[in-house]
Amino acid sequence: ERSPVRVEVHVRPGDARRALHLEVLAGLCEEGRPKELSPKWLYDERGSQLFDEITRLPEYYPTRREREILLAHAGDIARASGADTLMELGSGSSEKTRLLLNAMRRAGTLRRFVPFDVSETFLRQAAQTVAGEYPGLYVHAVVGDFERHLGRLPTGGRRLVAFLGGTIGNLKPAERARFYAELAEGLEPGEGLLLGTDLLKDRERLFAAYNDSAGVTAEFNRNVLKVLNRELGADFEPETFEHLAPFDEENGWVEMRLISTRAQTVRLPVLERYVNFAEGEVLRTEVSCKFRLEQVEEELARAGLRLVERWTDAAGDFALSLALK
Ligand code: AVJ
Repeated sequence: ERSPVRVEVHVRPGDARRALHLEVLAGLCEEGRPKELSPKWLYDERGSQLFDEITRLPEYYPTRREREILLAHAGDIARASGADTLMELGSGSSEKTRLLLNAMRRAGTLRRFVPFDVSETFLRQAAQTVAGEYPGLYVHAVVGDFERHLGRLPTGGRRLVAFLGGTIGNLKPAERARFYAELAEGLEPGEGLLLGTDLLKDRERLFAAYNDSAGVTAEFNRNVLKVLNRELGADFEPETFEHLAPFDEENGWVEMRLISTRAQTVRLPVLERYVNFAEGEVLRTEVSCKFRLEQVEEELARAGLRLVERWTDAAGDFALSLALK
């Protein structure tokens, strides 16, 4: 029999547009301030497609490494967590999700799956697909933003929150601390977090992973300007911006930049504003933090999440940490 699917929505369609307007006003329109946009605007339909392509690039190792860890240790994760509920932040129908669900099913504990994502269309589809593949699984999808709606995660059972892919690296240290604290606050003792983190490694490999030779990451980065053109009626010419993603040693993160190749003024009719770029001026579109293992453990501990076990791939490129409250 087909599994029941429930969808709970905390984000209305207009919310994203309003958030984008506010962010562009603060991040682009304030003269004399370094320009910045949050990475979430990179993922429209085209952007998600491009990211998918990135995960298959020879230089982009994180996705493959995390999959390697899950292939080897999903059973250990199911056992060590003892969870009956898998809550996945972002994604929700990926191969990685299935590896975890299968392991929980084999362990005999699997009861409920809670995919959590900002995109309602994507989430509904993912929820239906998973429900069709796991008879008897209760699927409760939640449409929300993990920086705002963590408090709305459904309760009950013994829950494991999976935050994979290294997406935690998109949060800066203070944002990360807030995220961990909010998540921990909502958990009961014995419940926890499965966290995927990319690890520090030599800068040549980091550079190659974010500045690939096929130019897919550059295309992914410039696509955000097309998003602004569509959503704000802006007239960005994406070809006049260069992609560069250097590793910032001091902050321990790779940052994606769009660099204006000339002095130019861009119109933002929907906001009734103009944005000026000097030649060489930088717009930062993403930070992607790279971690030391002890750092991950310390940050989790500070939020009251105790590291139970962690696994790395054979090359030591990526880690999965299991921490319980
Ligand atoms: C999906 C956030 C984990 O930071 O590596 C890939 C996004 N940016 N290439 C990452 C990304 C440029 C990716 N995350």
